[in-house]
Order: sequence, then structure tokens, then C-alpha cells
Amino acid sequence: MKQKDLKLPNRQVPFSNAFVAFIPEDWAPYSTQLPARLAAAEHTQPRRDAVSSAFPGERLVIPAGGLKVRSNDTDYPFRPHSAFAHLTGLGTDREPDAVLVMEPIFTDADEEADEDVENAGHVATLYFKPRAPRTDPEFYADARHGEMWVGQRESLDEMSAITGLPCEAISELPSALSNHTDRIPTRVVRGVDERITQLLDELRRTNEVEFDPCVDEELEVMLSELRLIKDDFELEQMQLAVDATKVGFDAVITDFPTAVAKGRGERWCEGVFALHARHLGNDVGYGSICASGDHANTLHWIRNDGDLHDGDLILLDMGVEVDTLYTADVTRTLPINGRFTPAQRTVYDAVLAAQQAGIDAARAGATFHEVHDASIRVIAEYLHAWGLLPVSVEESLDPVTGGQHRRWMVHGTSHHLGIDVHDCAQARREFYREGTLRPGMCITVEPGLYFKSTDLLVPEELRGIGVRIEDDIVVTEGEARILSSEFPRDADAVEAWVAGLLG
Ligand SMILES: [Mn+2]
Repeated sequence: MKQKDLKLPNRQVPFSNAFVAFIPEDWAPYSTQLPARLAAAEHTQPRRDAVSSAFPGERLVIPAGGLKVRSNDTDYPFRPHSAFAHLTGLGTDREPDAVLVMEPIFTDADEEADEDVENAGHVATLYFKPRAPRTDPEFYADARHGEMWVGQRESLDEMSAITGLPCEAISELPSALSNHTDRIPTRVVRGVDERITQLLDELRRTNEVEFDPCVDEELEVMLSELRLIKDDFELEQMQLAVDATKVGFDAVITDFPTAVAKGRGERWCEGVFALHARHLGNDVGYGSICASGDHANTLHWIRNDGDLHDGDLILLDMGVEVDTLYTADVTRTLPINGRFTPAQRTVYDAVLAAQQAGIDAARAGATFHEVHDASIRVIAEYLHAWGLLPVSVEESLDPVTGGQHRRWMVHGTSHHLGIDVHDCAQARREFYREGTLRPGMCITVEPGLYFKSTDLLVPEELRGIGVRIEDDIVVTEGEARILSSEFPRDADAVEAWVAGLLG
């Protein structure tokens, strides 16, 4: 970038020639000591090997994505695409505009004999924007990348040390992707970095490569299914995320009296949790749901602008995302003053029974949807016992002709959890909903009952009560391991927890 090319917005003073000559002088040299490998990067090789075996002889392009504009010239905090993070170990703030390319290796030296070429795996290279020398205007004039604006960036060698991957400058990517485009089939995770998608589509067009959009989708699906079973490092990270989440919940409960007194108490709860999410981890893993009273009946209540009232419940659905980007997802529905009313406890106990049935059903060999089936049966039984169902339990549970119970719990009981809060979202149905639970899978179990204040079918004393209880579990051959077991769960334990923190 030459200085005359720099846009000079209305509040910037042009740099003088004297400044440009002066600025690169007399800085301590960059350290020659290489940074340590990221712990997360130590565990990425087997994942890349799995990707390599799934797509022999093909070039695979997995972008991190770029900065997203929030407004005008301010960006959202950067978070890399989950598949990119999973395959590189790069987490917090790293690395906008980077691209992981897995290039197939061919053993046969005779490049003319295409059909005899044997695939020998892939070499994975990380393309990113290394730091510019201090003589480059980027150093002082580039607010998005420059060292004076966003801090010192890595050199190629430093990024290589951090990730264990060979690294190249992102400026080399177009020529790397142009190499043998006609001969090497290429797949890209679309929709992550539009510039990369467009570049590859353009190369396909100019080289007249026959292209079925399904090939890109197959890569995305595979990368999503690759995360269905967590390795030991990932499970450790999940536990750290859950533990940090417990710290956040404790702090929120401790502040209930302040939240009640100040007004807009839901926002206070959101803020207190966010403080701990940022302090202990990268951020919240998703928009916190802080829903007091009737707001709990809005499943994704993230406006969080309501008051907290003594005597009401508050539904808190919150999770800390740690620096490696693994997130917890825990829900508790708590009495703001530390005591359930009899009506609140009635609903709470029903949801707890449904949750326990779901947790009991979650073991290796069962299908994913059997967890939901177990929970929802209990929900339907309670609704029937309370006289709310217009049909029998069995009729309501009939998937084709029934479903009346869903009026009070319209969502599913579980989802996979990991780097994404709804992890493995592109996995095929036969590996997700119809899939078999296997040791190392991490899922939530989160039934609920939602009695809106406007629901005339519900007895008056239950209207305005919404309860969800959500825990994060790891599937084993036996009983599920509950990552969130430090969160009190039954009504008595919850009362003791809240009352204890309220002092
Ligand atoms: Mn959830």
C-alpha cells in the first residue's frame, strides 16, 4: 500500500514524508524466540488425518472467515469458523482472513500418468496475513491490521510454531489455488469467506471444471460429523467451560437483590454473567437468556430487559465459551427469593422428572431421539395427569396424528454441544437425530414446560410459569457423565443453593 493510495478520512491528518522516514527507526528487533505451541493445536493432527482419508486426492479449502462489520468502521469481535478452529486449534481472536488448505500429495513422480497416481494423504498449510515490516504503512496506518492499532501480529515462523502447521502468506493463496485447478478436484466450505468462495468458483469457470455444488456441501457435512465424538482434550475443555459457567451462575444469584432493586434486572443478570464469561473465557457461547416470570415462556428470550420480582422464577440459560471456543450450555430456573411457591415447585418437579428420564436414556447404543422420547413421555404424562391434554398420553405421543403436548414444550430435548452451542449442525439426519449415541458424544438434556400467562387452557395458578432444566452430559457405555453435576438440580438443592448465596 503506497501512501497516496491510503484513503484519508475526514478526521485523519496526512502523514508527512518526515514521519514516514522517521517511523521505522529505532525499534527493538522482534524476538527471535518462537512462541509455544497452542495446547489445542496438539490435538488437531488426527482430525486432519480423518479429513484426508475422507477426500483422497482432493484439495480442501477451509476458511476462518473475516471480520464482520457491526456498523460503519467498527467490527464485531472475531471468532473463527468452527471447522477451522477444530482443524487448526486457533481460538480466541485468531485469525481473520486465514485459510487452511489441505493439498493432496501424490507419490507417483510421473505426473503425465494421471491414472497411476496414488494418493498419499495431504499436506495442510495455513495461509494467513503475517505482520508487515515497520517500514510498511500497515504498521501505523492500517487500523484493521497494523501493529500500532491491533497489536503485533505473528510472522510465518511464529504462526508455524503456534499451530505446528507450515504457514504461507495469504497473498500466496490465489496462485496456490490456481495450481492444477483442472486436474485436482477442489472442495471449499462455502459461506464462510465469500472472497474465497468466489475465487474458487471463478477458477472452476475459467478452467471449465465440471462442478456439482454438492461436493462443497459434502465437505461441510463431513467436518460437522467429525465433531460428533469429542476427544479427551475436547472433553477437558468442555468441563472447563461448564466450571466457568458455574462461577458465572453463582455470581448472578449472589446479585439477585441488586438486580431486583435496580430495575431491568434481567439485563443485570446478563451483564454479571458476561463479566465472568469474558474474564474466565472468550465470551458467552450464545446470547444469554435471562427470563424472569412470564418471559421464561419465550424460548429464546434474549431481549433481557425485564424487571426481577420477589416471588417470581427466573430462567437462566447461559454458557461460557472458553478460549479454545468450546462452550457450555446450562439452564436453571430459580426462585428469585430462594423459595419455590407450591405451584412453581409442581411444575419444576415435573420438568426434573422428565429430565432425569432423558439422562437415564442417554447411553451408548441408544439413538439420539430416544433421549427426547423418554423425556417427552414424562412431560405428556404430567400434562395428562393435570387434565391439560385433550387426548390420552399415547394418542398425544403419536408422531403422526398426535403432538398435542407440544403446545407446552415445542422444542427438542437435546442437541450436540461443543465448539458450537448447537454443534454438528450440518451432520446428516442418520448420524444426528437417527444416529446412535456413542461414548465421547456430548449432548444437552433440557426438557421444559411453558405455561404462558395468556394460555386459557392452563389452570390459573400455573399461568406465567416457565421452567427449563438443562445439563451437559457425556455419553459413556454406562450412565452418562454429567459435566454440570456441580449445579444443584432438584428443587430442595436449588433452594439451598440460592438461599445460601443470598445469605
Ligand atoms: Mn441448549
